[in-house]
Amino acid sequence: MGRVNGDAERTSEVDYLIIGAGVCGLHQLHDLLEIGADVRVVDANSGLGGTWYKNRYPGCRFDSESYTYQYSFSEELLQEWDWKERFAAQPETLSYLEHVADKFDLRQHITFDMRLVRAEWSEDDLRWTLTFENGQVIRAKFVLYAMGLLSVPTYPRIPGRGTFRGLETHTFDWPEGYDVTGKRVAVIGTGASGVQVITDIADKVESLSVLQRDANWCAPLGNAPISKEEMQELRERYDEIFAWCRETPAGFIHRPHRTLSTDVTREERLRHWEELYNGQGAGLYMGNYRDCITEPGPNRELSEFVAGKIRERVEDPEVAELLIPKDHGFGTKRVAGESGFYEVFNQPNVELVDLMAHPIHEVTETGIRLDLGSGEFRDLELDVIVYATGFDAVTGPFDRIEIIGTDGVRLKDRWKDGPETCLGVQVSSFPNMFVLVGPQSGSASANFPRGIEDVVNWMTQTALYIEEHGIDRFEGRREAEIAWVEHVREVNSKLLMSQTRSWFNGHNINLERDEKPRVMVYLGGAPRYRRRLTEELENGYPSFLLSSSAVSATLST
Ligand code: NA7
Repeated sequence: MGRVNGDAERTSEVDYLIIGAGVCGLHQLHDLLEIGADVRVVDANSGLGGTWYKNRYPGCRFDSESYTYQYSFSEELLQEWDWKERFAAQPETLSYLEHVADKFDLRQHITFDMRLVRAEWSEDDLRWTLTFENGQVIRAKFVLYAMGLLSVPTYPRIPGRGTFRGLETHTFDWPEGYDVTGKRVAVIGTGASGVQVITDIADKVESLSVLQRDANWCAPLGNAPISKEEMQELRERYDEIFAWCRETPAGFIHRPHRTLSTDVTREERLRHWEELYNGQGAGLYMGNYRDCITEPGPNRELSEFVAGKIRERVEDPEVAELLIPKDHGFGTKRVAGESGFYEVFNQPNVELVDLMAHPIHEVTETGIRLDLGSGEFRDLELDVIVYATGFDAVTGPFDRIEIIGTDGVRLKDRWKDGPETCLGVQVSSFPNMFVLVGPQSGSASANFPRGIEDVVNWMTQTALYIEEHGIDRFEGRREAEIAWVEHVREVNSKLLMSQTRSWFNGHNINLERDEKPRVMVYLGGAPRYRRRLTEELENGYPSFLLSSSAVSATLST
């Protein structure tokens, strides 16, 4: 960038502008620099790392194996980085990303504190004009969105929120270094973030009230330090590990069994589940018999097995029952990896509050007032309220920006009833706008760096094509978009996951609890998604309309 436009001092120009300096944006920046593109990254935060920059709540860590959640593009990087734990905590991941940025000299291409508020396409000069909260304006030929799937936190709409005199924070907005030792704390929400923060702080706080709406399934994470010898052994196997992960549906080290649960005896199933439960990571969820997440019968049996484990681990039978999900089966929503979560409820300073029975009436100056029914209330006196209430997922980051395409069409309006994308990478009527992380993309449902590398590789190849052919207009075809949405809907419908209420189906702040699910993520698996993107490269982009005014011809019609 750096070329200052004569008519406005605060306006600059660039060919490729990436929005977001997280795991995806950094990878894309690295690869576009490698091909010599004129590229710049902007980020609303004051530092790089995206999710790993923002989520600083106690206990925040991967629940994918650390060594699978790293870039594979540089052998040197792979050889020099040591992971300390099987499932790295947030500070370690952030320092990894900072190391990557330093090693490849990426920082000079990133501008921080740049919150995008408006992006408008101009058909006259085939450019996007992007306006930032701080008044800066950037004009770009191509805009690449890498804003993360979970970067807009949702605070519940509870009367009185904001009036509390103590600390009221979302897990995503946790104040750097804030210590809860000796405090009276309430955590609202028991998804993956809630489970981590609850487990981490339970033995430090004076009292902990866990406010749960629906219970969520959890399985042991099996975290442990990685020894020097183990690290060396992993390093020697990286090629094999990445090749394996690339062929698993979700890009994890865990791969579903070819066998159906009904092909083996009950004794064998139980023995296998016991092994998975005592193993590492998401094995029980992703490395199980394949019918466990597609067929209600096998799913029920697996759920009963995990429910048995909860009953064994939680001393109070009533509390155990509350912690066993009743509205969905195991693995039909994102399963949280836990490290002693259930034992927390055996501590005398911890209580589980069932919000279904006693909803929050209001937040008060001194805590939370629960509605006990029949005009009765109970006041929780608190120092800290933690909202572990999730995110306006996948489309939330786009909804916050006024994105205007051809003929004044607004992205917000186009996606009003749910997102529609062309292969998860573009939207018709929004030329030259690429979505690297967003709805209906393989990047959204696979172990993150594994999922995004498919999109980043495709984007880099596409940028090379654009440069070689002088393409100045690149737009997803409407008919390809309709076909893709239909395909995603059909593929997703084969999984029980498509029927549960979770952020995977758009059940976030925008949807009332009984509204129809949206087609947010692509659950067809990373290998299938990669093949589909490769087909486009090999066949000259049949799903897109490409044109070059330089040669005055439509290259692909
Ligand atoms: P999740 O998985 O969306 O979990 C949010 C939790 O907050 C969940 O337990 C919700 O209960 C609860 N919630 C949401 N709104 C409310 C209100 N209004 N009242 C009470 N409880 C509420 O978000 P996480 O941050 O835990 O995890 C997101 C992803 O981060 C995760 O999938 C990993 O990929 C990492 P509900 O189940 O909806 O009844």
